[in-house]
Amino acid sequence: MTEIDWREIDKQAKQWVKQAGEQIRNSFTDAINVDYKSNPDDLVTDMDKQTEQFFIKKIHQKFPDHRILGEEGHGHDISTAEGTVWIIDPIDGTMNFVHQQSHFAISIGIYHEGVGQIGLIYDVVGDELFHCIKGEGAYVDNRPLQKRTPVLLEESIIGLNATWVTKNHRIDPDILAPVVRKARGTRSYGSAAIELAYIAAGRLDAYLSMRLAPWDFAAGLVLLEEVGAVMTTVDGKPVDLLEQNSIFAGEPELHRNILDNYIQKGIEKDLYIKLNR
Ligand code: 2AM
Ligand code: CA
Repeated sequence: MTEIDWREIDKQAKQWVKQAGEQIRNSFTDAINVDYKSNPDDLVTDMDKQTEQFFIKKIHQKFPDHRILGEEGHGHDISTAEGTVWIIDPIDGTMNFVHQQSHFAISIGIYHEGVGQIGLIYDVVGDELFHCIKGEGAYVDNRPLQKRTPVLLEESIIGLNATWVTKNHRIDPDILAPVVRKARGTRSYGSAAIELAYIAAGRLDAYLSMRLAPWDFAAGLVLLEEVGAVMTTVDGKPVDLLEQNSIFAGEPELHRNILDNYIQKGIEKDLYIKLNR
């Protein structure tokens, strides 16, 4: 079998991401056509669909044997990670796109036989591209990102949606409330991809969500591996690339500390936690 030229694929993917980003920015002058998916908070716009179609067309033309899993419907029947698979969220943070016209990202993870090879997260309005090729380190706009070093909870900033520390049906608020109290600060950006990219860049130290889909975390997972950060489910198990997962990512020592001393202790005290995985 011939070697796959990941540099060439990376070059193409970056070019398409920048092009798609420009199209999205140009769309701001048009009225946004919003639909609801599973519920009134689950938004989708014409731009989500158009951007996914843009990538599908480009990838099919240039790399006809690659497979694509996209949030807006492409490849949802994919059940194995065989071959080369592009996992795409055309707009991660659609609510931000609709309400704020900022703080949303194009997220693309490219995997081969289930192993992450390329991670791209493009903050479209901030015009910041977080990128990596497996084994070559992670970058923001070609500037290298540092490997993560240990962080104390007391000195950490944690990405977290307020939902998970109020009454909800997935996690007892008493599990994470002490973590929130002890951390130096919390932030909620509303785009999982951006929050994961920020861990890679050292701007956040951990991020937790009780429910994410593959396109929300696929690119982030590749970036995090390049800086020595980790991603598991909220109970510390490996994530399943093709399924919905709870996601807990972070600098490894902080991640271990929160997992052992807060999440596991909470579970032992019979506080409720309902995990997709
Ligand atoms: P989206 O904007 O692409 O839908 C918001 O906290 C983050 O969670 C965003 O990255 C958002 O991605 C994601 N998200 C929102 N609703 C979701 C759902 N029902 N399942 C999985 N991920 C979701
Ligand atoms: Ca999306």
